[in-house]
Amino acid sequence: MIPDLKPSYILHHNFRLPMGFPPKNFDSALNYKAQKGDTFIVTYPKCGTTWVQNILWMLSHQGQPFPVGKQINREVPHLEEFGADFVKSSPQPRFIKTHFPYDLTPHHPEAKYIYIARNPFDCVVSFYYHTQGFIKHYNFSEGTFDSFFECFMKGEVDWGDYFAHLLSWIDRKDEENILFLTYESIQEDTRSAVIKIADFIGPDYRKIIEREQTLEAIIYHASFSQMSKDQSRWSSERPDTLTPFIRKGKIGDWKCHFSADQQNRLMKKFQEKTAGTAALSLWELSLFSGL
Ligand code: PPS
Repeated sequence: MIPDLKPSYILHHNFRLPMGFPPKNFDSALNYKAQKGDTFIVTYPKCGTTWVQNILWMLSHQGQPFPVGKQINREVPHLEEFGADFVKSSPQPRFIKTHFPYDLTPHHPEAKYIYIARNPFDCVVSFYYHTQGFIKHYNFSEGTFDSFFECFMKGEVDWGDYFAHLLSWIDRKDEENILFLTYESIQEDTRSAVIKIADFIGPDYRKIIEREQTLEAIIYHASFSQMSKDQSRWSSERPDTLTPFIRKGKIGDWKCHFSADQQNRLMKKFQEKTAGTAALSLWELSLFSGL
């Protein structure tokens, strides 16, 4: 391991992109015209995107599991990775993944937005393994957690600052066309999360899960154990990764990686950044203590 190594990115309009993400797709994503019927799944990276992409795919396919050999980031397309034309060529109604903060996300009053927040402690750990594992995207396979932690604290990672992202959405969390969930709540009660998502995206989806067998099938295929088995049968557009997308799926994994100093600094930052906002009460603060 090389202690001072930092991840490499494409710096585009002050935005860090993984190497291999065409900047022209990013630009076209900014100009995508959201429309009635679009549902965006919006996250800061590593906060549960693939999980909810999978749930949405199953809800829109009568509870069938995501098919062998397909790429989830194409079937529920990642807007800034594949660009607006790719998204426009996918069938309607569309489910679209984006990591954009609020201001960059394409908006339409009749589009819907599902925002998933994950606590920053586990997020940075997951993001570290992602960045270390995708060798061609970040050139960081020899990078340490400590080095990545510093980049995360400064917001010098792809899609920018964790807190700026979270705060850009949190004030809107009660708007009619926004469903705001946490990764931790989906894990605690996946059944309720699937029902909330189905209710939110519309009555046709609600009808699908009224069949108990279908709801059970969705919950089963959305479980961590099943998704980690299934992902090896999904096709990856990034076959060079050392780290699976479905890696550990644990709340509190940060305790295996943080020093006491890192814990104090992130806790302080969390409290400062979220003071006076609803983000402060998204998680029990005890989740961030007890090293
Ligand atoms: S990405 O690259 O931004 O799209 O990554 P994303 O999918 O948002 O986040 C990956 C993390 O989500 C975990 N995950 C799950 N946890 C619990 N249950 C299920 N079913 C599940 N599916 C994905 C995945 O394991 C990554 O977290 P870590 O902590 O690295 O395991």
